[in-house]
Amino acid sequence: MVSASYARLITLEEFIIQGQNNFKGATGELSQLLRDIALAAKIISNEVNKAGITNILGLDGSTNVQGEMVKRLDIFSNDQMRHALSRSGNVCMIISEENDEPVRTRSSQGKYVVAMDPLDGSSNIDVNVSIGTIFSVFSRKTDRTQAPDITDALQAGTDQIAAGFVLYGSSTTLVYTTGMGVSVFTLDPGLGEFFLSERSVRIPAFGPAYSLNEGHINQCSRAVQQYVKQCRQPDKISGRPQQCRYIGSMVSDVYRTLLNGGIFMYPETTALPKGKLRLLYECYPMAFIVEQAGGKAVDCRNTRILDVPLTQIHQRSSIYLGSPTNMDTLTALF
Ligand code: P6P
Repeated sequence: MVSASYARLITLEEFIIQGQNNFKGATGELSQLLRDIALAAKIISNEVNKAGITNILGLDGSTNVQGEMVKRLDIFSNDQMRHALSRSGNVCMIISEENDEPVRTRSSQGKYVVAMDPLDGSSNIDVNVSIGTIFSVFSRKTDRTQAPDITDALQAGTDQIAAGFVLYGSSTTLVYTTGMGVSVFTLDPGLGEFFLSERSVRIPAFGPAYSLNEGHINQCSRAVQQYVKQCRQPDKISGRPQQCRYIGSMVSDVYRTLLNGGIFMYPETTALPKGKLRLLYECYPMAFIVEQAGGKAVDCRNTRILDVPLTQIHQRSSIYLGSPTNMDTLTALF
């Protein structure tokens, strides 16, 4: 007998079915893809939450395409996501931060292409800071009778049909959109079930926090330096300056910005003139989600992130995203 409190909750499965029923012509393939991602999220969450007591911590000595030392949880997460995405036969190609080239699955006729950062923020693993999985879903461009190719990988941000992230924090949270608003689910680890915790998330029009790595501030543009200087000034009404909040894990910084409002920035710097974050599997999905919640996301040219052309799968981009009021104040300085 499910207790009364659970009886009122909506599971991810129920929500997916509702979404599918509301979408004429839905074949259930995207629904199955979302289920597969949720399964991988549960498996990764279980491993992340016990990483402190297993031998999975530490370096395995390999490096990824970014040239960063890779921690074993990164590899584990990449494997779990690839296994999960290959289960349904709906995914023909996977692009991952952990793989130099796009990976064709065994399902060459699959309808979808998934781009992902399987474990973003992994440099925070050993200090128990929240980390996450970020994913983006596209429909393939090539005909299903032929093998997928690079044109299926190099698509526009506006071509995304779904995007989301999983935050492995004090609770495991799944946030995703299929273009019909942003929904948030929280995992009950005891039941192994994601329950709907918020539907149709709306980012506040304004938020009192700015988020960037201020250690880089002297390498940032004059506009960013001026914006941060303005944030530090006492507000005319509240008499207080804005808060600086920076966790150094994109999924955490974006999730806080989504719920509380404010602005997250990873600007271009003299050391990283194209920015640090990856356009395809970090900036595109986060921009899709923030826009679906009523926010804005642009690059250093004030170009909408979703309109920034993708020419290489691991292409970097600057990114500024958040509440409309905060974003308008910043972009007026560009
Ligand atoms: P920095 C984590 O390594 C990451 O890829 C993002 O999750 C995060 O926003 C950014 O890099 C942090 O970079 O240079 O501030 O350590």
